[in-house]
Amino acid sequence: MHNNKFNIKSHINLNKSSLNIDPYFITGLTDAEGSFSIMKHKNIRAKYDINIGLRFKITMLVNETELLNMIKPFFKCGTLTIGKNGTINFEVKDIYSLNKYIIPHFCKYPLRGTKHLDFLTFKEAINIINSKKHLTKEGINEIINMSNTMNSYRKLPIEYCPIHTIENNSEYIPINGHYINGFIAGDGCLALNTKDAGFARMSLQISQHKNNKNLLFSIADYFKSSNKIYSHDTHSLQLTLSGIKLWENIVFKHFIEYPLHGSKQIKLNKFFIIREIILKKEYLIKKGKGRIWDPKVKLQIMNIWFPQIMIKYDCIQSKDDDKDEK
Ligand SMILES: [Ca+2]
Repeated sequence: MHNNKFNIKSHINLNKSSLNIDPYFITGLTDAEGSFSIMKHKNIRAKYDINIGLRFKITMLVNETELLNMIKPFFKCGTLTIGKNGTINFEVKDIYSLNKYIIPHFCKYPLRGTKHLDFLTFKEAINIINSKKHLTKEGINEIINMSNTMNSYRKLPIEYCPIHTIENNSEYIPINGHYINGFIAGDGCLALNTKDAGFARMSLQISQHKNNKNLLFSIADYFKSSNKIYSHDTHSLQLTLSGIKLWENIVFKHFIEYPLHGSKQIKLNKFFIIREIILKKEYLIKKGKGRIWDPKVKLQIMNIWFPQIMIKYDCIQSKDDDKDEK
């Protein structure tokens, strides 16, 4: 880990080039937002009335276009396409690129979540295609059967975990800080509390389907926070990392060592700037016998977090005055 002191600028100016993306970041992002699919298209002119295709895809909101643009040169293949509901896709569909770039990447830097199983099935399917067996009725049926057990069709054992995610196993691969950041770039949520109670409290939340419980616990363990996972609803779990102590002792140190990419990096940079303000301890002013947030500092933080709506000092002051009258 680096020294606590660091230069905010150097953190903000992290080069946008794909050369800076760690392979494990890509794997983490794929576990969060990627998919491996077998596509079947009816085609009456095809020998068996069906065309089979394979597709690796990462889908994100359009505000992550810059991030997906970095992935293309990383994999040396693929295309960006506009998806549904304000999304953008990075897609690889040609068998040559899947064989040459995608499959070797995920063999070398394996996925840790349930998506790993979809990758293994995908790899079997591509082997059938490579051996030209898909040109036979038998091969086609085999691929179709595989596709019917993938992704949302897959019936998962309750406590599924791939062998490389089990500690003390000979094939165990420890979870990596870059992987975690890729996962956060996809499924993480960085939030700042701007309400009066707990003002400026920073949090990182990750929600996952219960099927991915082991992965969420691995991430929580990494941040020494396995006691911070709660049931979100009947199907999902949520990990919440919040509080200045946890951020100072663990979370900020993690992000100093491992870069984040994408739109969440901008939010993280704001956290780092707000952190500097909080650490100076000038945010508290005397009020009667106690101390309260200095409204000017509060305003400064609000304007860092919401630069698009510059909030005026008067607003905050009159809000605080209202409270005093109660
Ligand atoms: Ca996801």
